[in-house]
Amino acid sequence: MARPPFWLMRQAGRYLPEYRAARADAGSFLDLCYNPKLAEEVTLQPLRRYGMDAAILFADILLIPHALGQPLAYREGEGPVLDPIRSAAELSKLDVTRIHETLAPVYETVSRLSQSIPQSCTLIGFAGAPWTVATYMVEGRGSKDYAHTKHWIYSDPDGFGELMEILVASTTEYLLRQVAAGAEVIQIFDTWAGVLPDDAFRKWAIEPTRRIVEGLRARHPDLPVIGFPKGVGANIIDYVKETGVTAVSLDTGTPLHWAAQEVQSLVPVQGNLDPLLLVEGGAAMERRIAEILETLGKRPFIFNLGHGIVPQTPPENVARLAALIRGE
Ligand code: 1CP
Repeated sequence: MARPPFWLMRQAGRYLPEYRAARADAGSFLDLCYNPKLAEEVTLQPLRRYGMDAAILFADILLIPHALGQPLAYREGEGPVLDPIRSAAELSKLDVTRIHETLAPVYETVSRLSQSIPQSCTLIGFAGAPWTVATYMVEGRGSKDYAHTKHWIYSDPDGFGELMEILVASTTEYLLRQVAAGAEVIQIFDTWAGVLPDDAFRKWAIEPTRRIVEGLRARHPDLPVIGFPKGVGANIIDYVKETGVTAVSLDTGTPLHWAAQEVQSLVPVQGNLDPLLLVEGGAAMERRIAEILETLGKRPFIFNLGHGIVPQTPPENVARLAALIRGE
């Protein structure tokens, strides 16, 4: 069996000492994202250690709200914090005119990476899906229940739709510019898609993503797009059929045999090792990697995690994973 390609969500990050050093050099996390040299450097760090088959641009899904003028800070131990926008009337606080000027350093990072990554390596650009980005814009931080965002979609869907229009347009343009700068594949992260009931999932997760994919394909008919609708269970099938993504990333909870039959029969899949098994390492991790390879490795497959690497991950476990995937 040929080995599958592999990369890991959040493969750059705090579990690597060289990342922590670069972040300290940059000052803040946002300064790091907007510093093409340092962002290039931290994108390359995991490749040097582990030789992944893909590099993912170092940036964050919340650069779009930031570039729209929404105040954003990343606080130690707390994650991102934004000044929340909770009604259509407040949308006037957003400024769509300067967004790509603000994001210009990100395009420069992509362009540098397209020159500096190893030839065998694929450069992945990304953005958050409008729904997931909107949850941060409306809640003002990560959330457990998305109460403010849900209140808005249920009480004033047209007003919330205006926010989604802004996000669909700016995200499509953001991704087109990443492709113009050299991104070869795009991943769209819909991390919080799984909190929506299925009619709302269709309206606020599938439909905006479908429009982004359509906008990308209008200019680049063959562009590969990977979707990551986390936590959506069996709705992943409608997501795949209706968004037009090329491949889909499976979260950790997706049953392997079900995915092989019902999802991988439609599109190539990516996933889905539990990031906490990567923390655990040893026999438990190795057993699960073998199961994943056995079940999904017979058809088009990209080995990855079911969600991002967590900061307490021992780097040596990532090295072991890389060796196992290569059959070493
Ligand atoms: O250095 C630090 O302390 C900041 C930690 C960090 C990092 C390394 C954040 C803050 N973002 C990132 C980089 C990042 N974020 C990448 C870079 C490329 C890579 O994967 O190596 C990517 C693709 C993201 C995407 C992202 N940001 C998502 C979607 C994927 C996912 O993990 O679900 C989400 C939801 C965010 C928001 C965000 N940014 C940072 C944090 C801590 C969070 C999550 C907050 C929360 O859980 O609500």
